[in-house]
Amino acid sequence: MNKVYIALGSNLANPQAQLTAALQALNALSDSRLTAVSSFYQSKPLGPQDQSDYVNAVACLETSLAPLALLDELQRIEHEQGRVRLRRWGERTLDLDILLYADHIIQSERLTVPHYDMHQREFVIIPLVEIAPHLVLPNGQSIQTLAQKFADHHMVIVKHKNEIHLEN
Ligand code: A4P
Ligand code: MG
Repeated sequence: MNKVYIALGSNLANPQAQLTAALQALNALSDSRLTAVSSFYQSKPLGPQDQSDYVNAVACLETSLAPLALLDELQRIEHEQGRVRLRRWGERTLDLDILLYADHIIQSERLTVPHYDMHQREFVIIPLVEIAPHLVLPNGQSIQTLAQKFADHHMVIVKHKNEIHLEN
């Protein structure tokens, strides 16, 4: 089994419900189980400002799916939840990004892992440190060091992780 961290984001069509549905779908994947889910954080949009606030979270999935097989599943879940790609950094019902896949470094046409911009995004790093406080990235950087940069973030928790219950 490989430990994989997945970022979830939504700013359309009831974002909290989108994240909850996506977590159910992740939990139902074959050869996989969700082992941790962060709180849901409301954040200001990165990119165009004429769009609604986002709700973001990070989940840990233990899976034996290979990276591209997992990406296929994530894209299927995005499509099933009505994902349409309108513009770069623009609004979406659901975005599922692979942040880390064990300690693999992947640079292929379809997949860049670790995620190319995760270090810069408070809505990724803060939920990640919540569920994986001892994590070290493949480049040797600790998540604690990365999180210090966002110590004064202004995101609001809209759902605490203790309130997130998944059906089997
Ligand atoms: N791809 C490559 N690497 C990966 C990976 N590690 N995980 C490829 C997932 N996919 C990966 O994806 C485009 C292609 O990236 C895929 O076909 C896959 O082969 P996409 O989901 O259509 O594109 P994207 O993720 O929407 O890219 P884009 O438009 O650059 O958006 P970002 O960078 O993900 O940003 N503000 C807040 N507060 N919270 C957010 O969550 N999200 C975005 C989207 C903008 N602003 C935001 C948020
Ligand atoms: Mg994406």
